[in-house]
Amino acid sequence: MTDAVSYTLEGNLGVIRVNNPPVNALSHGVRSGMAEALTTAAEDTSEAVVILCEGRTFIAGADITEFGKPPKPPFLPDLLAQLDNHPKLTVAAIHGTALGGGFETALSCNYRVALASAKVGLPEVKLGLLPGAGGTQRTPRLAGIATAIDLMTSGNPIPAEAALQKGLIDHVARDNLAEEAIAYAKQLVADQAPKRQASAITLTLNESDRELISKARSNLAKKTRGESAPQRIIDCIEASAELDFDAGLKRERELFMACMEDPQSAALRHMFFAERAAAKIDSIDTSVEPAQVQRVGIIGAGTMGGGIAMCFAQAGIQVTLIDMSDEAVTAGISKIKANYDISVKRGRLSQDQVEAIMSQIKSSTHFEDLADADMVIEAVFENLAVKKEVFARLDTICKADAVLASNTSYQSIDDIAAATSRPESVLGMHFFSPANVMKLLEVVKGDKSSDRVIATAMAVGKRIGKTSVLSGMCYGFIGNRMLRPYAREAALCMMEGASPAQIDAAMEQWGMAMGPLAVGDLAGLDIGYKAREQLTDEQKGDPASYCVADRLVQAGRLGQKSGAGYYRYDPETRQRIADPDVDAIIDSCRQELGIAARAVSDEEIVDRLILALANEGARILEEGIAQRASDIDVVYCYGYGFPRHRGGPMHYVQARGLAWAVKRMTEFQQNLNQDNWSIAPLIANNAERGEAL
Ligand code: T1G
Repeated sequence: MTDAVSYTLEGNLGVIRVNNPPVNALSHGVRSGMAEALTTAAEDTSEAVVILCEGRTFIAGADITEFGKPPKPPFLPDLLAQLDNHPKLTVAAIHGTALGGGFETALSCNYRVALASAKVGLPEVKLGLLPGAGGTQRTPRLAGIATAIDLMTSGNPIPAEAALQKGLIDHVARDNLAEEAIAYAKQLVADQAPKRQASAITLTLNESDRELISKARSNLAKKTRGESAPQRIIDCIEASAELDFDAGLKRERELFMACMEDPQSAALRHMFFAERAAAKIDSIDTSVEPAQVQRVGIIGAGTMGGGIAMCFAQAGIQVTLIDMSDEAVTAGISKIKANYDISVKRGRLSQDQVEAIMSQIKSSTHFEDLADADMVIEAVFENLAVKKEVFARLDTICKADAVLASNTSYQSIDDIAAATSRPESVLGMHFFSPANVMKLLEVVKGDKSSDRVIATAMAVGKRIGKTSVLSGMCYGFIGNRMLRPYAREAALCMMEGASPAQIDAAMEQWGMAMGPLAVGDLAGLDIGYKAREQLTDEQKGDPASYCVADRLVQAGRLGQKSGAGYYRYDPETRQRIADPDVDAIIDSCRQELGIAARAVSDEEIVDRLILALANEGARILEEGIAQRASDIDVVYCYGYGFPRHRGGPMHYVQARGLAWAVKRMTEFQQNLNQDNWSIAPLIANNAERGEAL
């Protein structure tokens, strides 16, 4: 056996125990140990074999850290073939989350026992893969086409009871899994139970199955636009009914390898580790304990404050929502209630759940009610003077160890902290609208923010279901700072000849959730307009980058909120409609600035906007504002609708090649604008040295 796998003969049972923390991933050591154990069990006096795992979970999948490295035998499909054809009865004992190759291992056993609290799933699609060890062939045979489609294309696990109903497991254990699984195996032997093999089941597709498959294909073409793994999963499911098991396995292998070699899988695997890395703060010793947060105060009952209140209340944290007047507070509470009414209508929450959540939210117009808050988050008007006044008041009211956070998008955390006598307790917690929906939380550390306060904000972010990313202090932090050159290039492409519709379509076809101009309409063009009013002409930059936006706001076209911006919007469907009046405004700006329209290709649009992001991201890295390139990728995939299957701006540009980036940006320097396209030294230098960012 290996360190990760032990085998013992216990009476008439052979027991294989896997122990490979933290999640019993199917590393080379686990695969080798299991193969040896199965060989031993085949030859000894055991009448059945039970596979158990130590630690917190059954096998949670192939070892993703081994991907991209030369594979070492025994390969998982071969191990599972050995298991499938084993001469003894085989029983998997599942606890925690049996996922991916872990669940495929269980499916290759004759019987499966799961603890009631366990979940099973095939999440490979979230890594741009498909179950590559027989899962696509065994699942339809055991549970039917519909379950196979749902399980493999959603990638979401299902609880043991549901798996039992669907025929994916055979018995739910209530208390001691090992004891109950061993007793279950002994009973199978006593009953001379048959060696049931999923691989021996013949599956035929009926008409409704065929309809399900074609419906799944068209739904996935929309829902996972541009992603290849979901369609390949459907191909495998079709093969499970059209081919015999061995031919189906072969087809699965071909399509699995196609996924493994697809840049989309490299991107999604990058994101898997990037999300986890973002939670780690290199500069803070892991011994620093985050403070316990049970009571939170939120100042500002507007859209952001209300959304933030929902995040905390849903996590079971008491919220005191403060605003200046009873009307404002009442309006804020009713907006929260309206949001939850929609969730109840859509079946996402029950009425009882909503009542329990709402009971966590108190409202008040008195700051004094925040005296015992563990954390206070300010979400008032985006004006530094107003924020400083709020923090000065909090300084006199809040308890000494309270964390004082601002939800500001741009203001200096250091200036805000200076309004208090406790700058070490102050930092930024930048939520993204709608705060109760968007996963990203930028935790912005000020010069004086203490390690405990930073660790507390990061931990609270995770607790309320956010993906927290640490940012240093600069104008716009990580995400919004990168958004400026991105928006600049979108505006310049428009001035140079591309219509709003072409720009947005090009970016959405490439994978962005929403094109940049449509995003402007959604957020409100007046926000940028008001921010520009506070800048000098020099600070505003090239007038071509904001001429049209200014004209639209001056014409009362603020975006969706006013029914028109870069587009008109259907009042019923909110569908965006290209508007010739906007083309006229663009033309007049071109004339005023002496710009002759030209054809701008979709490829140029995409390259300019994405390289603008990555180039600014590289500067953010150079300045130490972001801890690592992958943190920037997490910010863009979780806060700005960047497609996860392209891995974020920094991963994407490296996957294309930094040399390509330098070449392309040099072309833009020569043909477009020297200043806008000065290449970040980190990209230029690493391209030369062939190093990653
Ligand atoms: N391989 C290697 N490391 C893994 C891993 C895996 N499969 N899963 C988790 N880890 C590490 C993770 O990086 C972190 O490390 C630690 O374990 C705790 O993870 C052939 C090809 C199991 C639900 O996709 O969904 O099988 O940061 O922080 O929140 O068809 O991890 O501590 O150093 O996420 O309690 C399919 C992926 C693989 C499951 C636990 N399986 N993992 O969540 O802890 S492909 C998956 C998860 C496959 C076959 C195919 C979650 C979890 P560190 P964590 P958690």
